[in-house]
Amino acid sequence: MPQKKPVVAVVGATGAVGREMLATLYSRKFPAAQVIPFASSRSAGSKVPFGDTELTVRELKEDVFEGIDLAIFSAGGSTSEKFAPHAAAAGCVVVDNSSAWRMDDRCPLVVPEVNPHALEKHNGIIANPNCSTIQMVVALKPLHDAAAITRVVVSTYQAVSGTGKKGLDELERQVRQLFNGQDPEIKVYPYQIAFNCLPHIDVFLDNDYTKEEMKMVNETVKIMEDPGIKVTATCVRVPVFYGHSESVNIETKRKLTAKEARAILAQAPGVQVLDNPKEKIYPLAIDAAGEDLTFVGRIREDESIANGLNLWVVADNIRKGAALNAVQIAEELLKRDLLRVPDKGLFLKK
Ligand code: NAP
Ligand code: 3JN
Repeated sequence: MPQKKPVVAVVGATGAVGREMLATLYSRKFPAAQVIPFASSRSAGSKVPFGDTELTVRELKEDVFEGIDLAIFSAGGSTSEKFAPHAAAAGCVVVDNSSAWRMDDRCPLVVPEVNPHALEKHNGIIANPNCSTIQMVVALKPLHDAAAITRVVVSTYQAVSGTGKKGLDELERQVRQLFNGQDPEIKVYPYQIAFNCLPHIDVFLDNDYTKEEMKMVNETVKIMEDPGIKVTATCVRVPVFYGHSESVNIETKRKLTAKEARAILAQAPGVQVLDNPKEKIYPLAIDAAGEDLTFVGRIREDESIANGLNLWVVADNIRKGAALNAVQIAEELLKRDLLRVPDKGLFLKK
């Protein structure tokens, strides 16, 4: 029997991710009966683009979810923590972009190319991983299946769009000020981001790693469903507007040659291999911006160990790293007929 089209809420619709979410729902022709944008009281009544029309933003409140089948949240962790349980209690399935629910055992953490089966046991709230994790696991899963990854060492080069509109504004303003001979104003990052690299994303934790780095460590193990994979990360903010790049070093149980890895990745879902060093072909953030795929290049054997590979992995952090992955989860829920909440009170009991 054909399912009825869902009513979809986009929570955080005025933000960098929320706007991309609306654009992605529209461009992928997500079969929604209605799309309703929500934000805080600050933006209630304002308009957001949806295809060639505009939608009026409503204020998010606990009781707005009656009659909504699916809510995609990108309004920060505290908003998700407070409102997602109320959505689930109203029978509305949540796909959440924040870190609030990612490591909660009741919530699957899903990248559709990697672990779509995890959706089968969802309880009403599904977590979308961190952008840096998503693009890395899209590239690593096929290599893990072929040769069993035991260790990952990753360094990221993350665009300012990861900080939302205020990050984009900060880089643009500082570049303009420097070219005009003025001191750059520092409002968003701890130091000047223009013409600089900051090894500091999110807050520092007791182990001297940042929270962003530990997200990559913990989320990778949960998504790959293998605690045998040891991960260590250094996350760096760079003066790029869109597109996160990553240098990824892996160690595997079985030997994979660079040629084999290239062939495996060429067949992998969501991946495009761009790897011809002699022709100066490798992934670049400016080319990945606006694209859906995860690009992999600079594939080469790590000559310092028996079974190791180096990769350069690039994706649009706002698309595959956030909005697109969330919409792909929603599409997978529809395909599997999983748009229902089994125990509506579960998350209110917390
Ligand atoms: P942004 O541009 O600052 O947008 C924030 C959005 O949240 C705005 O729409 C804002 O609405 C809304 N909002 C804030 N407080 C709210 C509240 N109390 N009730 C309802 N709406 C509220 O940020 P962004 O870059 O889009 O990121 C938003 C969130 O998405 C982040 O905090 C993060 O949790 C998540 N994110 C995830 C990834 C990822 O790696 N998957 C990447 C980037 C972001 P107003 O217009 O009313 O202020
Ligand atoms: O900085 C980036 O490049 C990605 C940022 C993601 C982010 C920003 C603010 C809060 C997150 C996230 O998705 O992990 C969060 C959060 O919800 O913790």
